[in-house]
Amino acid sequence: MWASPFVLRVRLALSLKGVSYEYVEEDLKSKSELLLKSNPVHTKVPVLIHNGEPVCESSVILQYIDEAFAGIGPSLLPADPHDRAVARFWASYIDDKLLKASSQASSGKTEEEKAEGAKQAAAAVETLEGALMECSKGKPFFGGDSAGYVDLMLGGLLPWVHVGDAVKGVKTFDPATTPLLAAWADSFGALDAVEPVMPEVGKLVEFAMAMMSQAAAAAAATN
Ligand SMILES: N[C@@H](CCC(=O)N[C@@H](CS)C(=O)NCC(=O)O)C(=O)O
Repeated sequence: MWASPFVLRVRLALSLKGVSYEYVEEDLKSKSELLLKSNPVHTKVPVLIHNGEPVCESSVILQYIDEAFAGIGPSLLPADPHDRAVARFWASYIDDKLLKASSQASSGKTEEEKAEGAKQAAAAVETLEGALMECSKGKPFFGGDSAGYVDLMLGGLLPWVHVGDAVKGVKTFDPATTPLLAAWADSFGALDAVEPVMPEVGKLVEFAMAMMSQAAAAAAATN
C-alpha cells in the first residue's frame, strides 16, 4: 500500500540492502486472499513473503531482512550486542511514543486530546535528538556512517512528517531546536537507495485530505 509508512520501511530496507523483490499493491478496503492468509492475525500490510513463508510487522521484517540477507549489502543492526539492544530500544520508542503521540495529535477525539498528543510528540522528538547524538557518535545516522535499523524505522515515517508539516505550517525536525534530526532528515532523504523509493509529499497530502474528508463524512453520518 503505497502510502503506508510501515510498507515504506520495508521497501527502504530492501533498497538499502540491494535485495530485489516483487511489490504487490494491496487494496485495504478489499483485502486479498493472499493478505488474509499471510497475516491472519492482524491482516495488515506490510507482509514480506520469502521462500514462500510470510513475515509480518515492519520492525520484525527489517530484522528478518538483516538476518536472511546477511551476505548482501550493509548490515542494518550493529554487530555489538549492547549496540543492537540500544538500536532495538530506540526503534520501539519510535513506535510506542512518537508514533502513538503523533496519531493522537492528528486523530484525537477532542481538541484537548489533540493538543496533548502534539505536546507528547514534541517531547518524543526532543528525546530522539538526544538518542541520535548518543547513537551516531558524531556521524550522520543513528547507524553511524551508514543508515541502519533505527534510521529505517524513523525514515519510513519521514514523508508523513513532511505532510504534517506542510498541512500545519510547522517544522517537526527544526534546525533551530533539533539540529541533528534536521540534518539527519536531509542526509537520509538524499541517500541513493532512499530517494527513488520515497512517495511524493504532494501525492500524500492529497491522500491525507481525501482520508480526512471521508472520516468527516462518516462522522457526520453517525451524528
Ligand atoms: N505495527 C504494524 C502496523 C501496520 C499497519 O498499521 N498497516 C496499515 C496500513 S498503514 C494496515 O494494513 N491497515 C489495515 C487494517 O488495519 O485493516 C507494522 O509496523 O507493520
